[in-house]
Amino acid sequence: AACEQNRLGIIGVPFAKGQTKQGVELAPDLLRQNRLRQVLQSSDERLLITDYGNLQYAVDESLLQQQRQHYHHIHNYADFMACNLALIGQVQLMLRENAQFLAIGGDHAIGFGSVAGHLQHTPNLSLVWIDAHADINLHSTSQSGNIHGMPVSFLLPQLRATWQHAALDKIAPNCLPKDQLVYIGLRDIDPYEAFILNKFGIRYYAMDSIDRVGVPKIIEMTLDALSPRNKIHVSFDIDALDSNVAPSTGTAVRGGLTLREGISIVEALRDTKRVQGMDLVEINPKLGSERDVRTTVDSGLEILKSMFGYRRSGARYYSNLDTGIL
Ligand code: 5AB
Ligand code: MN
Ligand code: MN
Ligand code: MN
Repeated sequence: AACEQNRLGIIGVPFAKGQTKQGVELAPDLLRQNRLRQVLQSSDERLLITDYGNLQYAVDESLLQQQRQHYHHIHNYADFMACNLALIGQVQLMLRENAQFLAIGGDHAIGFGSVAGHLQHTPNLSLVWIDAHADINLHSTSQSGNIHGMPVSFLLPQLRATWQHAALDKIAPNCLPKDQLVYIGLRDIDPYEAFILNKFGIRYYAMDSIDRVGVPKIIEMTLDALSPRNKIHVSFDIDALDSNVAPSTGTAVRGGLTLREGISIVEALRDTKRVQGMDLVEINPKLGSERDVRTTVDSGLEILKSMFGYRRSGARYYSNLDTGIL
């Protein structure tokens, strides 16, 4: 049979204004320098990878005006919106040309545009948000004013009304139903975030439940919760992993997922064959030692390998395997 190819589009999103630490914008190019493409290609030879480079955006005056009038109490609203508007378009373009896409951050503020763009292409979508944090603050509840702690509030119909001046119904009309969101890995939830999660009955598997029932059960519950007909978006914040395997990140929290747990979760999601989009965010090469950066990048690449083809069991596709040896 002819070798069936699987098109993957990659976009770098070097956005760092969702938080205050410089360096997270360097991650897309750093991953490329660390052989991102070759690593993915050797994980699955059938992948046909298109790298769309790094996303560009321009901030127009109307966004600056929105920022001044309504959102001046949070940081960089206009940049956030401009970048995400561009990303919403870019994701739709990549999904017209590819079966899957990968968005490399940048900070997690890009989770809004990545998922929103995905939802415009595929309205029946489920979201798995793997993170130490819930990223569901509203502009009125955020203590930090950092928008990388707010992207999920732009996606849910119950919360987006709190962004009433953002014209979300125009730029991203399709929302994510709250029962199609599952969080994994949480361990640093702000008080108002906990209130929101509980008020709306949003599913979240924090580290304590992972400790109680283990990763296989968490995966089972996650997949049971998601509609089996939906495509899946996986938004992976590197800080979901324990800081011993992902030290170079802006908001590290100890007591996180081991690399094996992270790989295990990603493999299981991948095995559904329904993952259509992924984000990898929050790697910051300016934080920690050279060795810390190396460790963090390696962990990120392992996660990506597992999502896009590599199997620890060896059960992979090889085009030129000479079975004549035996
Ligand atoms: B990340 C915090 N909840 O809102 C806030 O890294 C942290 O994308 C947000 O998950 C962390 O500032 C955002 C305290
Ligand atoms: Mn995050
Ligand atoms: Mn986080
Ligand atoms: Mn972070």
